[in-house]
Amino acid sequence: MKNLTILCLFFSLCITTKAEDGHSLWLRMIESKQSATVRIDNAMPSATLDIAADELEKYWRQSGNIYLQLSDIVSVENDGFVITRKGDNFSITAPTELGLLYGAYELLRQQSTDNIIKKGGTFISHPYFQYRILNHWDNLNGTIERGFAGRSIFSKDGKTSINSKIIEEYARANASIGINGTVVNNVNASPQILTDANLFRLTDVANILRPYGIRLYLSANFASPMVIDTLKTADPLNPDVRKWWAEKVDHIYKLIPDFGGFLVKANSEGQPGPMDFGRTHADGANMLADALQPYGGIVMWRAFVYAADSPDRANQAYDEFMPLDGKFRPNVILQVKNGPIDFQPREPVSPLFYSIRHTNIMPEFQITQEYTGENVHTCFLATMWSEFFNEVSKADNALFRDTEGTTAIAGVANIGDSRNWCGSDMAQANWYAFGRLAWNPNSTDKQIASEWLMQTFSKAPDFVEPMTTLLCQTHEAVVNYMMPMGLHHIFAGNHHYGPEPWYAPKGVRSDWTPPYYHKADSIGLGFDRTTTGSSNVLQYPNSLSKDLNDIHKCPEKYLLYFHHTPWDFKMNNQKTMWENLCLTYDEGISQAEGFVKAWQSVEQFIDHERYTHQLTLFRRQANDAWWWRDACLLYFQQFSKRPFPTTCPAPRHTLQELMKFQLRMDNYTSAEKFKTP
Ligand code: BDP
Repeated sequence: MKNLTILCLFFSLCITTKAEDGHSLWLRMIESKQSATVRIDNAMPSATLDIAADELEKYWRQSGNIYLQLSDIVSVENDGFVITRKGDNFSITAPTELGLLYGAYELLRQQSTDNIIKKGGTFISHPYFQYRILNHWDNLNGTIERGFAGRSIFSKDGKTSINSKIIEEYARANASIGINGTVVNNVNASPQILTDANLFRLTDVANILRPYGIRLYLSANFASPMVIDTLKTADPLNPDVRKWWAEKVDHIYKLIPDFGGFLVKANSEGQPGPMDFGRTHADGANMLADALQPYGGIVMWRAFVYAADSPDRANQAYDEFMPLDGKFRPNVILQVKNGPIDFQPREPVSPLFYSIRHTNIMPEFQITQEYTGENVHTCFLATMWSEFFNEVSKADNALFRDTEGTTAIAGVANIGDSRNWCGSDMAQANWYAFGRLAWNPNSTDKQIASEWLMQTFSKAPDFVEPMTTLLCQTHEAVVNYMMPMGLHHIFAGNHHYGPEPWYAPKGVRSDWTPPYYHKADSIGLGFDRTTTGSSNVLQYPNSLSKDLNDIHKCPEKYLLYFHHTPWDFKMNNQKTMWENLCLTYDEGISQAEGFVKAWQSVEQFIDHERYTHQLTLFRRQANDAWWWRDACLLYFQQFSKRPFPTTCPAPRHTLQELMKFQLRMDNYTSAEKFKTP
């Protein structure tokens, strides 16, 4: 008897403390004891349907049968599906095999979130965006630009073979959230990606992705014909150059028949482009589009362009691309970052989304947290992306207008070869959220957070409710302690983790230094983008620009983005701008400190490994919040010459100390020691 008790205790301990390394992502499904009966009607055998059936057979734990039916149902577009339930039986109907696979994952998600459709019910779903694409900034040598989760899963040294098991797990995870494309190399593209050695290797990758409905795309370097071949020019109007690309594309399609197309960063941050040859972005994009068109491929042409030392970087993409609207081929999509500057914690929407009328346009989000705390800070980006969709839908715009055009969305991936894929468990939520919002941009951050938490950690309401609240606060908290009220780009000079509002060494181009953006002086703080300043407001539709131009009407979250605001300017809450700035930084700190406490209160629901790892990260996030607040407020105080409001706690550091030591993600221990006693 005693032995039995010990044995039981041992087993129960094993269950509660089962090691969790985060590798299963949101797919921690429990296998069914007896496999479900799945019948496939109306379809030829296919690898995609096999996956759908296998998943259901393995993980569907309810009684009854599931029928998968291929059928041309009018109510469903793209790769959508309909699930119906009669008694205990379910049928998934879709016009495409991929639709059936998506339907299978939906049913399993409903099971994992205790939300299975009721008897007699019908569930119809189809993706909003046709192309839902991850952009990997992976280099051929295996490093990842702005990656915080280890090394590339696609490239090692450009030669070694890939890990097929990992690629398949990656494909499955993506298919489960509806992602249907992946660009596997960095936008700062090595021309070598188009050599046979790499194309052959990537053919193996594409073969693994295909049954999961994921097409492979490549970032192309515009100068490729000159670098990997002997052409003297890459001029897009030169017949030899056009022929070179046409032949290259033809060759790629022989290897990868469902190749998706090219992503191009041209004439941006030193990358080659058509303007090097006196041609326009449209000439360059169209040349590639013509090569891809016979095979159904697309070109995603990035609008992230800005020249050195221009008076306002925010104006440039619009100035360069608006005159070209309507000049692009139908299989070109302009890929535009959500904000006009660069993936900042908060920016207004890029005006191109309101103004481009005759060209396909797609948003680019950054899932990897380059500017929101890397793999240390929890910043649930669904909140920010929903804010983008809400703002865009306020005015007549290209994304939510009924057009004949193509709809697409891209997210810069946060995936690497670290065991938990994303470098932290919480960062997985952003990969998940990107997929779910690309499928349905009307989903709320709350819905996405709670379903992700249920699948990734625990379904206990006492866990899900407080953690949903926590996740949905994280973005605002990060904005508050890093760059509130419209501040932007005040990051450290050579990385984007910690603050350096003072960074402005001689010889560095001014638009790569924070003072260019915050413009602190004795009068006030913020960039004047009104009609008395850079006139950036005029790039917005009239309905928006009038308010943005008026300091009393501009939304306060964008105040310092659009206005050089006097320190004593009265905010809506009657505080001065300076007081409000101080209080907002402090609010960010209290929020971050609150995350530590909230996490501690749900310890019982989480495995020890993920609990302790995340606790360390939340503690560090709270400490970093102090660092940000002290650095920014003490630095700005030199200009405001005003005291902190009396309710503000004393700084933990002095400005001199903060300026001597750079807060980076990899030097926490020394940063910890570096505190004013
Ligand atoms: C910036 C990144 C840089 C990228 C660039 C881009 O710092 O590494 O190459 O964006 O999007 O945010 O091209």
